[in-house]
Amino acid sequence: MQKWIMFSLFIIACLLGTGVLFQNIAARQAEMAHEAAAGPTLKFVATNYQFDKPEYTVKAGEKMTVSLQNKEGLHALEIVGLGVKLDNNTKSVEFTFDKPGTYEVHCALPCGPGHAEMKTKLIVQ
Ligand SMILES: [Cu+2]
Repeated sequence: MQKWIMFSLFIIACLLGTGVLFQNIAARQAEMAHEAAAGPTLKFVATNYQFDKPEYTVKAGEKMTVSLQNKEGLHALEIVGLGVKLDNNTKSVEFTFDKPGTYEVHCALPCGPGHAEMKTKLIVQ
């Protein structure tokens, strides 16, 4: 008798687990569809204490969604000279990069021992 209860609980747990998994996948797909619909995006993913790429490249004259994802730690981002600033309150902005050039991008929030070196480059072509 008790075996059956345990077995039933196990099955229920499995079903719940599977349900949560599919829900996550559905949510991620919806997010990806949303990003695709929003046009070109420039996404910075921040961890302690670096951005996910040593340099990012965009085309001049194209309206883009610029976004920051704090994957680890709490960081803010500034594209020097363009006035683009992102943080956990403002995670994305629409921006058109008009002037070709190389811009410094750095963390704009004291985030820890690696803060001063938390830099990357944006190349506008
Ligand atoms: Cu920082």
